[in-house]
Parts: sequence; C-alpha cells; structure tokens
Amino acid sequence: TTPTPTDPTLQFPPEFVWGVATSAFQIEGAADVDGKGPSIWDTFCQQPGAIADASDGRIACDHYHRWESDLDLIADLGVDAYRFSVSWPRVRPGGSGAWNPRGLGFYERLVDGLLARGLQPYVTLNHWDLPDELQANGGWANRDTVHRFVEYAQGLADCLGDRVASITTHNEPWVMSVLGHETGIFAPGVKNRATAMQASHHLLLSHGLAIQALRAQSVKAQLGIVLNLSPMHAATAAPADLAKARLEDGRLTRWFLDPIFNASYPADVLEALGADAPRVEAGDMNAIASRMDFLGVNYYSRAVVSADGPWDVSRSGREITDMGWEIYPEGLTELLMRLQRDYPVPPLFVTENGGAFKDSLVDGRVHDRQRTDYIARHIAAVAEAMRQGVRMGGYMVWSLMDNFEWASGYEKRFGIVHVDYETQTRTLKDSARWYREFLHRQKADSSATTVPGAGSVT
Ligand code: GBH
Repeated sequence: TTPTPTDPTLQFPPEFVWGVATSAFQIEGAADVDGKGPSIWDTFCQQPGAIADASDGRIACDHYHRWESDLDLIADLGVDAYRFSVSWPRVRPGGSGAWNPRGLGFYERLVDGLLARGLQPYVTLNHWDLPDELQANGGWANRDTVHRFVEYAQGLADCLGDRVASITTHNEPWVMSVLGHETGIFAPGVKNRATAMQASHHLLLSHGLAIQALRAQSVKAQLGIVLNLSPMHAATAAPADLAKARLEDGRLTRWFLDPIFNASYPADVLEALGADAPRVEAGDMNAIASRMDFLGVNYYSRAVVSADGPWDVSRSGREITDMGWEIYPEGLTELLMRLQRDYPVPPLFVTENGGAFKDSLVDGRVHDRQRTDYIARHIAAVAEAMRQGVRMGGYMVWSLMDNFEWASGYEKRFGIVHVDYETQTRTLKDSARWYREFLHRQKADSSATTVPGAGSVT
C-alpha cells in the first residue's frame, strides 16, 4: 500500500533537500534559437529509426520560452531544490571558441529566478548533449574533449558558481559511454567497446580535472558527479550466473566508484576487457580521485543477470513500469547501504527516481496511482537506509514534467506534471499533489522526531 503523506516513518531531518529534476535537451526545445549550436542529440534524432516515435528535441516542453511559469510551478510544489542541466552548445555553440552571451543569459535568469523563489539551483554541466562540433573530432573518445569540458566548467562557474548550491560534472557516464558508444542506442550511436571504454575514461578524467579547476576558482557550490546505479542480482545461484553478475556490477558500479574513491580501475573488469581497456596516462587516476562534496545516485530499478542471455522481467512477479523496468524499492536501500559500506562516500543524494506510466488526463486530473505509489515507496526506502546509518543529503523526483525520453521519444511519460504537447499546458498529476502534501507535512513536523543518520550535510 502507498504510504500516506503523513506516514510517521517518512519523517526526515529538516536539512534534508527535496527536489524535482529535469535536463536541458529533454525540456528546453529552442534547438536553434538565440545562437544555440547543434548537439549530438539533435543530430542523432535525425537518424532514421533512432527515436521510437521519430520525434526530436526541437520544441520539447518549450521550457526555453516558458521558464518563468515553470519556475512558479516548481515553487508551488514546495520543494527546496531544482536540478536542471545546462546545454553546453547553447552557451558555447561549437564546444570551443566563442561563448554565446544569449545562452549564458538564459541560465543566469533561470538561476536568479530560482533564488528569487527561494529554490536552490542544482546544476548539471553535462546531461549528454555534447556540442556536435566536438563529436566531429571524435567526441568523448578524443582526449581533447576533456580539456574542452574543463574550459566549459570554468566558464559556467565564472557566471554561476557563486549563486548555485550544487554543481554536477556529468550525469550518468555509464550511459554516455556504454549506451552511446558500445550498444549505440543513444547518441552518438557508436558501436565499439574499446571506444566506449576510452570515452568512459575521458569522462572520468574530465570530471576530476573540472573539480580541481572549480576548487581553484573557489566556487561556493558543492561539487560532485551523478551515476546510474543498480544492485546487480544473479538470476540463480549457479556459479555462471554469479560470475556474470559480479562482472556486470564491475562494469556498472565499480568501474566508476573504484577510480573516484580508490584511484584505480577494478582488476577483474580490466582483465575481462583485455585489448578494449582504455589508455590511461600518468596522473590520470589521481586526478579522477579528486575529493567530492556529494555523490548523486539515479535509481530506477535493480538489474538481474543470467549467464544464458537477457533475463525475462516477466519472471519477476513484480509490477513493471511503462519502460519495462521492475519496481523494486528495496533495491534502493540495498544500494545506498552498499555504497556507504564499500566506499568512503561523501553524503549521498538520490538525484533521480521515478517511473513512466500510461497516464490519462480526464477532466483536468491524472490519477497516476502507480507513480504516486512508486515515489512513496522509494522515499520509504531512503528513510530505511538512513535508519541503517546511511548519510543522505536529499532526494529528487524524475521528473518535474513529462518530457523527451531519449530513444523512446514522447510516448513515455515520467512527469509528476502532465504536459499536453499540442498546447504546452501543464497539469499537476495526483503524484505531484501527493508530493506537495508530503513536503508540506515535512516542513510542518520538522521539529518532531526525525529519521536519524542525516549526518552533517554542509
Ligand atoms: C536517466 O537515465 C536519465 O538521466 C534521464 O535523462 C532519463 O530521462 C531517465 O533516466 C529515465 O530514463 O534496460 O531494463 O536493463 C536512466 C538510465 C540506464 C536506467 C539503463 C535503466 C537499463 C534498464 N537507465 N537502465 S534495462
């Protein structure tokens, strides 16, 4: 059953940060307005068959023109923070060379608009929309892109570093490297494992070097990275399944956390990669291991692996979302506890969590009981991790509103706010009403007994 907004086990400490999240390419539209250059996603969308409904990001939620009323909507939810990303080709169209003052101006107004409404800006620098001109040079597979990214981070921090609460270097480097360069289902659509692993190394290196550059600039924002992580369960206790689960966990989780916290890649994964392992230069690993202020975790489901091919999710007996992902809230507790047990992590944030469901808008209401249930149960899973001693900084729902769901186009809806793409009308779904009521109760009861384990999140 869905926890109610007043459920006493869902009482969090007052400093816990609640938010909603989006990303630039998925909501902004205005693909070539005010001097924006093309990104690899603009280009990828033009490839026949790349996007399920043959759509693109040209208009999306038209947030570029509707940002003020969208900020009013966010404020109305009663959240503390808004996590969004900056479009690199909007602020520096070619990825190098001239900056675009009109693009920078958009994000300055957005940040000021958040602050004016009492909302903390949580900025992500790279949520996948690399400038297309850099891709022409090899993109993330080319070591030069590392330095272009550091310049981009410095330029952005010059503008916004004193006004934003939090800066994330990359959103989900696993997705950009593996889905973008190995399976090729995401931009730039490359299908080569060695290229994917080289790209992942450059993403990590650019993260570490950007953190160092921003520290040297003494930005006030908290600095970190966001990873997509899942507990990796073996389908059976057979040795072959267990070995495969161990290797897949190595590729998804340890491949990123070992370098960030131990300055080394996991030996078993390197061995399995053989000649596909990345070239690493002297000093790279120490740069990657630069100290972070937080670690962001995007959690949607667990993963189940079987040695004889893809595991059939219908065997799970669980409800699945419209993406075909199993609903598995206790996996979030398991994951958060494992991270704090295995690594010297700074405070953890759930920077994305949510579900796609088939919604219907009837008489101005969307009764999205499944999404409400999904969010409430995952918030309860965070509370449980905190009771077990995990230091948590915050939780953000993916997503504020329905948007461009990458290769799935607009057919999959993750929003707690419904978007009518004909009229661009926004309508609060029942899940948004639940979240608003829940947050209202949090603030009202914040003097009462709270979930222990928040640690000092400063
Ligand atoms: C996030 O990525 C993105 O940050 C966000 O932009 C996006 O809109 C949101 O999630 C929803 O998709 O193939 O069944 O094994 C999610 C990363 C990586 C999560 C692949 C699911 C595989 C599930 N995803 N993962 S499955």
